[in-house]
Amino acid sequence: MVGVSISESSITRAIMRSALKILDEYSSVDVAIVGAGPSGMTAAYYLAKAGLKTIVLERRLSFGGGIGGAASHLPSIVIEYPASEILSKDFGIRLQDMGDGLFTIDPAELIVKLAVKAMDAGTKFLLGIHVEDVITRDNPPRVAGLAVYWSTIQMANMHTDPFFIEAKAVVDATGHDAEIANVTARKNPNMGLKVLGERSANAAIAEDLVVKYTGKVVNGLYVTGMAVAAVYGLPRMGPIFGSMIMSGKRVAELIINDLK
Ligand code: 48F
Repeated sequence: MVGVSISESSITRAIMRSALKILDEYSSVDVAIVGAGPSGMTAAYYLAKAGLKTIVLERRLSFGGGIGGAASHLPSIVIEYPASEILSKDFGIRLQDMGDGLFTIDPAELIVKLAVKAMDAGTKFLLGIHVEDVITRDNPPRVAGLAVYWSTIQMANMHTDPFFIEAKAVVDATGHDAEIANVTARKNPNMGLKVLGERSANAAIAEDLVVKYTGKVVNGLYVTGMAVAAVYGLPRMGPIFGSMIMSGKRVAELIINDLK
């Protein structure tokens, strides 16, 4: 026996009232991050913690991006210093010291704790949302938000017009395909953005380069994580995740500084 009288229409009304309030409230944000992988969720945590109104838009119905698949679906994520310090101190993640400067983490713990910390800091996550395009402004040219619709509509390949989310800063955290940088470059040649495409593996240099090149690519648009490698033609690093965390933290610091 439940203690209240439930009707189908009352269930629907509860969903509609609450969901539409959320979509209304988040039609305009400080920062819109595309992708709930390791770099996007790390960035979200530091941005929300700094008091910025932050939303993460994720195409799948789950968090984590490439974390869950880890290395060939083996249940172990490798990271190195200084990401090890950050994950331990800021996210409370347990590390196992494997020697050679490498640590391992349980992928499920990494997914859950990045998501919980980002959420508790104030990030809003919307799952099942496909970001298909950016909003632009002229004089000077800049990215001013996103055009989005439900992933199910995209999967069904049905034509529909998107709805919009305005943002002071957009973060491409979409991983290897750098989807937001690509659509921005393709549709806005006036912005002069070139996406060079990721190179083959060279882990020793790739980890540092991704963090070094993290940041603004055109006004209003920033890249983090593997999207950085795609934009700048950097080598991939394979199944080591330290730079994803460092890149997420770095992009947050740059945006916090720019939006001040
Ligand atoms: O791929 P992903 O984990 O990106 P990341 O943060 O981390 C890369 C690592 O996982 C790994 C690696 C490092 O060693 O090589 O691959 O750079 O997460 C990207 C997320 O973005 C979502 C996608 O579903 C995934 O969860 N995504 C991609 N394109 C879109 C999107 C889009 N257009 N709209 C919404 N979500």
